[in-house]
Amino acid sequence: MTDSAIRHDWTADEIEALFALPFNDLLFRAQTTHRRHFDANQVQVSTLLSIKTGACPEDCGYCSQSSKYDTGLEREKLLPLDEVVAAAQAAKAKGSTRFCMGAAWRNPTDKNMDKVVEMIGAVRDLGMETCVTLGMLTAAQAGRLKDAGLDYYNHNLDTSPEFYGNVVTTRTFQDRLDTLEHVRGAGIHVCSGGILGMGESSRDRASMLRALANMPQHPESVPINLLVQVEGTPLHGADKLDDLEFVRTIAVARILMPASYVRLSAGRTGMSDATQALCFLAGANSVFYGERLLTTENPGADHDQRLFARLGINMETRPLAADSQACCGS
Ligand code: SAM
Ligand code: DTB
Ligand code: SF4
Repeated sequence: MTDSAIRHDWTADEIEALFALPFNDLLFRAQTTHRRHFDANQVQVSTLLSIKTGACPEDCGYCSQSSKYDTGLEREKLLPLDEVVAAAQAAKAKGSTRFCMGAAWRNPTDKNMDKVVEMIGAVRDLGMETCVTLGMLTAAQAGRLKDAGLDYYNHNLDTSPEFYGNVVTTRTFQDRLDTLEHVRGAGIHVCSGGILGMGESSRDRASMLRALANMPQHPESVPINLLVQVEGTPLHGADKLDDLEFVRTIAVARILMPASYVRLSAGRTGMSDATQALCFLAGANSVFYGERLLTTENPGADHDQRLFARLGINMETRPLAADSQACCGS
C-alpha cells in the first residue's frame, strides 16, 4: 500500500498510531503524500460572507450565533442580493476564487431557498465557485441547490461521534451524516471538517477524522477550524490546544484524505505565521481569505499576501472543480 492510496477503511488504532508518530516523521509522511496529489506551493482561497446572522435556534457550544447564549452579536435579516454580489465582487478583486455564503439556520425554509438560489446564480455569473452552508437539508433541497449550479456545500461533522453530545444537544451526529448524504446524492461537492480545541481528546480528533475518511467518498474540501473562543458561549475559556497538536491533526487529515483540499480554517488570527507555515508543510492547501470569517476576524488579505510571499506560496487563480484535481506526480 503506497502513501497515496485512497482508502476508506481506516481503523481507530491506525489513525491513533499516526498521531503518535514522532513529529518529523509525521510531517515528512504528510508532505510526501501531499506532493503526490498537489502542487506543494499552491493554496486555494475562499472568502466567507454571513448572509444571515444570529438568532439561530441550535445550541452549538462554540457559536456566537446561537440564540441560547448572550454573545452581544447583533442579529441581521437575510442580506439583499446586491449586498451579496458586491461582497463577492470585492472578494474576487482580491484574488479569491470561491465565495462561501453562511446562514445561521437550523435548516432553510422554501422561501429562504428561493433567495439563496438567486444568490448562487449571481455569484456564479461573476465566474466564482460557489459554496453555501445553511444547516440541515432534505434531499429535495440539495437537488434544488444542485440545479442552481452550486459547487460546494459546507456541513461540518465538527467533532467525533463520541464527543458530539458535549458540544451540541439540539441535533445529533447522525443528522449531520444524513445531510451530507443528501448533498453527495445530489452531486454537489462536499465540504466537511471540524473544530479543534473544544476540550476533546486526541482520540476524539482521530475519531472525527476517521468518520470523514471512511465516508464512501472523501469530502473534496476538509476545513480544520481552531475554536475561536467567543465570550458568552459555553466553550469560552476552554483549554487552549497545543499548536503542534493542531499541526499534527492537519498532517493526519492530509494522510487519510490525500486528494482532498485540507483547509486551515478559523483561528488563524491567534496563530503565529510560523505555526501556519507548519500547517502548510503538514499538507494544508486552502484558507479562508479576507478580514472576516462569518462573525469573527480573520487575517486581512494584505497579511496573507505577505505571508504567502515569504513562503513562496501562490494562490490558485483558476477556480478548479475538485473532481478535476490534477495529480502532480512525485
Ligand atoms: N448553521 C450552519 C451549520 O452549523 O451547519 C452553517 C453555519 S456554521 C457557523 C458553520 C461552521 O462554522 C460550523 O459547523 C463550525 O464548524 C464553524 N464554527 C462556528 N463557530 C465557530 C467558532 N467559534 N470557532 C471555530 N469554528 C466555528
Ligand atoms: C468552516 O469550517 N469554517 C467557516 C465555514 N466553514 C463556514 C466558519 C468559521 C466561523 C468562525 C466563527 C465566526 O466567524 O462566526
Ligand atoms: Fe446555528 Fe450553525 Fe451556529 Fe450551530 S454553528 S448555532 S447551527 S449558526
